[in-house]
Amino acid sequence: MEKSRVLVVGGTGYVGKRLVKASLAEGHPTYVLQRPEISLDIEKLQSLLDFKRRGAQLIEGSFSDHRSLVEAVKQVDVVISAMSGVHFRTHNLLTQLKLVDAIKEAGNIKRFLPSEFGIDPARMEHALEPGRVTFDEKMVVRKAIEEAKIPYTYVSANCFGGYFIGNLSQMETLLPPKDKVLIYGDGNVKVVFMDEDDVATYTIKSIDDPRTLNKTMYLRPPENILSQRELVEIWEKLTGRTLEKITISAEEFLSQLKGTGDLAHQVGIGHFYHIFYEGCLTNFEIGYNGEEASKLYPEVDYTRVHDYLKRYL
Ligand code: NDP
Ligand code: GO6
Repeated sequence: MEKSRVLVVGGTGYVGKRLVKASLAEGHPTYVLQRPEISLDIEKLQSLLDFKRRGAQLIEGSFSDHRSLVEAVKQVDVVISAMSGVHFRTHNLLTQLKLVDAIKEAGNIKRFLPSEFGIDPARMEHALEPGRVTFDEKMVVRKAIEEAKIPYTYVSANCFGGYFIGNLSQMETLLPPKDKVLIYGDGNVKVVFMDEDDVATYTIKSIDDPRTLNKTMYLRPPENILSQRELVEIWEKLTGRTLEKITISAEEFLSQLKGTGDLAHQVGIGHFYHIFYEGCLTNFEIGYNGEEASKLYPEVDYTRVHDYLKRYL
């Protein structure tokens, strides 16, 4: 079977970069959208040149030029979007509606993976403001995809290690705490932690798999389903040092929402609340419209939290 041609949109971003690399590694002819808007962003341009050197093809196109998107999409079989979430009040996720329009018009796409890669937005109707905008926007995109009858896969990737493992799930830092660690509630709610490169590997595996067609693929590798206390314990064993645990109740945690603070922080508080108090990543069984990635692809030797944490020693 010929390998599907893959277009990554948002390819220079945090998730996007890894998707490009994983697609190349799996031997897919890989295309990356090159937007003129990146202008003098030298890091983005260097990333794009790096992809080209590794064998990817760059396709010029802009979200403000519908034809360019249609032409880009016509060159491939699969489109993966890794557009950013809510940042600085610009709602980039809805920009994907333009991509949906282009895919619909082109009519050749065998699979579209919109930018999801987190909590399953379909289960977040009750989510708190302002964080809920992420889920609401992802649902608007899903609706457009389904109405256009575009074949899709939604990837629910749970917690990225860079934001949730290395810092022992502490907010506003990406580094492990040295003395004290804030424990959310009883600290026993189960969470799923993922290596970002594994998120990309599983995602690329799913793109031409009939088992994931028009389904949500949840990433729940069993050994990485841990509570915050278990996460902290792994770090304590690695360092040979015990951290002071400070418990924060749900009420106290949510009271931070009243204060001022930037939007990203307020969004983060809501997300952390749903993950660590409510248990939104693990408080349900995967139903008929879902599949679990490590069961589908047992050959992937995913990174365990213990090994991920070693990077921070
Ligand atoms: P980034 O902030 O890294 O941005 C990704 C890309 O979005 C950029 O590289 C850029 O593409 C594109 N983009 C941004 N603004 C615009 C715009 N105005 N017009 C067109 N393109 C734009 O995103 P992330 O990788 O952090 O997020 C991707 C997805 O992953 C989101 O859905 C997010 O919710 C989710 N996520 C999940 C996490 C988890 O723990 N589960 C953690 C972080 C994110 P270009 O390359 O063309 O410049
Ligand atoms: C990651 C973050 C880390 C926010 C998801 C504030 C969407 C998801 C697990 O952008 O708001 O400190 O599911 O102070 O569906 C951000 C968001 C994490 C990173 C959450 C995310 C996770 C988005 C912070 C902080 C480390």
